[in-house]
Amino acid sequence: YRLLSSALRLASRLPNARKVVLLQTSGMATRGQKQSDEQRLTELHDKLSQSKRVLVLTGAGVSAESGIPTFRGSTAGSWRGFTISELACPEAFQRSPSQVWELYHYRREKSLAAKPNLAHVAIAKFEQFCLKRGIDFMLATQNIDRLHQRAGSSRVIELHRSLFLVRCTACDSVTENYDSPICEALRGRGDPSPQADSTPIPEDQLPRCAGCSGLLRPYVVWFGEPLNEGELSSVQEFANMSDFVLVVGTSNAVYPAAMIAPDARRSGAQLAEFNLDASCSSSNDVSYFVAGPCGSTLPKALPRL
Ligand code: BJW
Ligand code: ZN
Repeated sequence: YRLLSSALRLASRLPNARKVVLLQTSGMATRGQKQSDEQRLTELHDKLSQSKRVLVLTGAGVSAESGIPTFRGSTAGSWRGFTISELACPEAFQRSPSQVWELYHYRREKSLAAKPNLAHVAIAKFEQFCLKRGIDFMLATQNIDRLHQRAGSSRVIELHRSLFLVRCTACDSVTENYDSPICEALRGRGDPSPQADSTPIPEDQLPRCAGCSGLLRPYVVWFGEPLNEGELSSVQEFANMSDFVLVVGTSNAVYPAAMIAPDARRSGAQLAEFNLDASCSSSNDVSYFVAGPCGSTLPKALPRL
């Protein structure tokens, strides 16, 4: 009920929100409301089928139904009393490589054990649909869990790179690494509870470079670090030429990714947003806001073959 009323408040606040779809999850919707929601989803579905170019931008919420905690909002996770964002920075790694490696080891194992959910699958099927229909498609994700690829998506830009890339802090070489565990000393470590054993692992037992034995770090984009400039510009250019940008499961709080949808809107793209929380919006000019878990909403909205 709280979700529904905050969604209604949002709908009345947004001057330009023409097609706010409040997909009901509470069971309290009237029949008329449900019908008009379904009509709007059908309308969005039809418009997407007729588009020439579509960008899908995803965030942590798309993996929430696979059991991967988000960073912010009601589904946010914590690790030993820290928010994940507090440890996702170069300063934390300098302070304690052992602690940061424990966190990333925990998240690597969790992602490897997770399965893509219906939202990942709907996006992968939509890509197939676009390919067949000659619609230009791109998926840009802020997620580092590779669940999109495992669901079958192939045109994926990983804005914040991946849990399965490592970079040597001495020789800078970057390698893909799916080892489980990534090193013997991390076996059985990484428990997220604040009472867990947090005795530091000696640095020479943490993941090391096969070439020069230097200390490896997770090759994700931490706060204060630049995203790959070429990839970011190609997403921005694609977005600005798109008919539609679908913003899925992101709080749109982290830059530069947070600029992609509002910039595209200013360049003429329509925005359709899918978020569990109706008070969370990337722009006050979304054409469609679909509230609810994206594992339920996306399969209804996205065309498939
Ligand atoms: C559901 C759901 C369901 C739940 N269905 N929905 C301009 C202004 C202000 C600040 C800055 C600025 N430019 C740069 C900054 C600083 C900083 C920044 O943005 N700070 C903000 C906090 C204000 N940005 C940076 O530092 C970036 N670097 C940079 O700009 O460099 C410049 C530079 C240039 C040249 C030289 C040097 C530097 C880098 C940002 C990197 C972000 N990294 C992280 C960690 C990655 C690694 C890791 O995971 O460990 O990326 S932080 C974290 O946030 C992670 C995420 O990708 C990112 C975004 O989060 P996301 O995906 O939106 O998740 P949530 O949790 O926030 O939201 C989930 C949503 O899902 C919620 O809304 C839920 O409601 C919803 N949901 N279940 C549908 N079932
Ligand atoms: Zn090295």
